[in-house]
Amino acid sequence: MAEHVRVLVFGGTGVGKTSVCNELAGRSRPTANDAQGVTSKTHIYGAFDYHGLAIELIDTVGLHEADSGTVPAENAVLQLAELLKHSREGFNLLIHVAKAGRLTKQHQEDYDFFVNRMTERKIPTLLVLTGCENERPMSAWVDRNRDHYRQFQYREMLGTCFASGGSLENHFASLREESRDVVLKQIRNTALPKSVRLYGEGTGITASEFLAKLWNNFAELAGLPAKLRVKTNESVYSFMKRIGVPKKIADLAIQHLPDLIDYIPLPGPKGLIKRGIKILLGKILVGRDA
Ligand SMILES: Nc1nc2c(ncn2[C@@H]2O[C@H](COP(=O)(O)OP(=O)(O)OP(=O)(O)O)[C@@H](O)[C@H]2O)c(=O)[nH]1
Ligand SMILES: [Mg+2]
Repeated sequence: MAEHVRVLVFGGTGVGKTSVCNELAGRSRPTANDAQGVTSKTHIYGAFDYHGLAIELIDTVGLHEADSGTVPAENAVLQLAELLKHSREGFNLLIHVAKAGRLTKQHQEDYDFFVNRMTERKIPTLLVLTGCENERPMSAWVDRNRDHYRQFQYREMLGTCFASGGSLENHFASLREESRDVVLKQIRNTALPKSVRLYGEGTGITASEFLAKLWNNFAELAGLPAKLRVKTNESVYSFMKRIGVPKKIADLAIQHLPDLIDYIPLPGPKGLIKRGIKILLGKILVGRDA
């Protein structure tokens, strides 16, 4: 059995991803309505223990948030670079968070991006449906609507409530506790014993190739024009400059991901300087917060 699992949490904007992560990990990072900075909000929740299993959660930014920014391409490139950085060690499980309700196009696109394209169905996926506080039991919604989700390969669909605050807080607190239990049990049951790595040593795909693939998939889903796709043999760095990402932002994206340093066209003795910078940046940037 696995001792340590990494779980990638994804889903639309405001569906409760951070609420789920907070409750599972017993932390209290800000939920909806907090201001968004230039950098992505992807966040790693340092491992917490569940009956001897160390669980690490990676809370992502909604795919669709990328196109709502003032400078879409820049934000999207940065967010994908950030996602890539957090994918370095691979994942044992994916959690798709959605609100119980009408099945949206966005839901299908998120699934397609993360499950089919980014991880190529190599990693099991759980669907956590929030907003089931008025169901008795909370799983009733899932029981009634299971058929609509046939097209997806979810290992399990879970009806939950992760709401907090307001005059119903006492009521919510007990539903959250119940939901936490249900989700953690399923994480233990379905997470792969060994994490699946998506790029880097042993996978046959470099960080740069992986970012190019992610970007092209994203561009396709977002309906971006063909000129915004990475071309064969084009480095990620020159691609970013070609599509008009300012140098400052391109450098920032590269810094997010020391693996991509090789693609900065540096003068000087071949390799040496690049390697030096890569090691330095690696030391500075690979740290994580709890
Ligand atoms: N009614 C209800 N509200 C919920 C539930 N789970 C979360 N919420 C509320 O939904 C709002 C958004 O929750 P977040 O956790 O910030 O959602 P998110 O997916 O992280 O949002 P972004 O990071 O902005 O994409 C908050 O006000 C939560 O309290 C739930 O099960 N039921
Ligand atoms: Mg969030």
